[in-house]
Amino acid sequence: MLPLIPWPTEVSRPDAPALELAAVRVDAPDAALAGLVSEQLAAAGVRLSDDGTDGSVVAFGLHLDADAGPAGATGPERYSLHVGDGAITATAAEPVGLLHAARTLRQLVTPAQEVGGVPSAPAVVVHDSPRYTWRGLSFDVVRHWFGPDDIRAVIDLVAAFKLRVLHLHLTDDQGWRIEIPSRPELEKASDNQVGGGTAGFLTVDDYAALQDYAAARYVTIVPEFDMPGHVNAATHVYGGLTADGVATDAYGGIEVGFSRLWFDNPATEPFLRDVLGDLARMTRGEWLHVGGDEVLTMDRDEFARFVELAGRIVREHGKTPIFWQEGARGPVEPGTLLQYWEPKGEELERFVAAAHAGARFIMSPGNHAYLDMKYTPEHPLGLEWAGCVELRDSYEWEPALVIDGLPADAVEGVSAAVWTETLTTRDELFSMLLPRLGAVAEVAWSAPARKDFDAFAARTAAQAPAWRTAGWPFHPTPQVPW
Ligand code: TNX
Repeated sequence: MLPLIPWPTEVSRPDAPALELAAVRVDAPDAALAGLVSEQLAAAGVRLSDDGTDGSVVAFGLHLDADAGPAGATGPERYSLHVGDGAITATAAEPVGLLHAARTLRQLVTPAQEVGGVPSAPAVVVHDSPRYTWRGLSFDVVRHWFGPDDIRAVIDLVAAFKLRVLHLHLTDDQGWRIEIPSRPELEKASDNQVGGGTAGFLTVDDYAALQDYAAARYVTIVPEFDMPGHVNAATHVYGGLTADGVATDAYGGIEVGFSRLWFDNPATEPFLRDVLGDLARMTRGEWLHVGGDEVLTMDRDEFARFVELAGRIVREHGKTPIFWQEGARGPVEPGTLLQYWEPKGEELERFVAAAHAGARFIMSPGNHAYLDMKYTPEHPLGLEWAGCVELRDSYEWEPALVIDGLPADAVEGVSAAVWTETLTTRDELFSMLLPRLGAVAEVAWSAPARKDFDAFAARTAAQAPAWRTAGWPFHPTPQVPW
């Protein structure tokens, strides 16, 4: 058994002995990549060396090569990895594939068993390329505040499973979590969260540094301002956004659907233009998520005008808008991304038409991909509105079949989601993400025909030591033979 998650497109095991890795010399196209590859190996207990002569040093050569990957594969992330014959070689069409290869290698390394022992990797040939390009995690840093250190730890985790997107839910009823230079007053809505306690926000510099950290790992940060509902933090600061002009009270509960903007209020469009304009200027990725979920007190026409305006502002700034699935109630421009999350709502009947109009879908079905759901009814953390989500539930689902009648090529990819109403610490957060994030990552990466839950559970058990080494707590679900 090879402890790989997500499972690669093609794996073969030549009849050759494992390669002992007393020391490894990394030869990569650039220093930044060499640094990250070395970091992966060091985390697996491998000593790095720049000695080119000592015969006990194994060379790990990483090279760009358009022929890399499975035969006939054309995806930009394709890569190949060869371990054996005294050396390790990775090839990839683009640098991201070289990092994928290094992460595959890191999962293959068996650490030294005893003091003075030598780590090793089995002889393998891997040719690999992902099924979907959009492979992500949506992370709520509002309900409970998770700051830059926690976000960096989450980037490390998502990158370990070869995910490419970290979507940050930055605003909601409880707080506003990012500095907006044109609206500095929003900082007043940052020191609040579910149940109280000290909370915070990302400064412009924090946000830039997080994007640097993510980009070095080929992860894109997608920021979300949720509107026109989930806006109590904004109406707490700007009373002028409300119907009666009176600022709302701070909110520390977990109900949804009570707050809203008013399309015809003259303060509304300038607010949207300021916050989305600043966010677009601060964001390097191609996408801005503008929410749209759970607006329970607005008629359809007003909601549709919001969707049109928010989408238009995002496009004026050269970005692509993403809405929660409710965005299908409004006019849908080609290229708009819609994030599916639950099988209800008046927009359901419009999904297929939206796909024909050029919308693309990110699949985050609550009953499979919401990693804030409890594992079992007794689980101390999490919510239950989508049911319990055990490891097998997060593994056994098919993104192309989530929406009846949707053309398979309208599926852009898959995003797990973790909401933090009940999660207060990094350990709690990670215990909800692990091991289920690996399951969703495999749904997003691997061909359906090659998935097998029992094999996945065994590979999950084999990864646990590396999670312990990384300081990543996980839930010891009985579905895994730990
Ligand atoms: C639904 S998913 C929400 C969030 C909650 C989450 C809890 C979505 C678009 N809205 O506001 O935090 O459920 O699981």
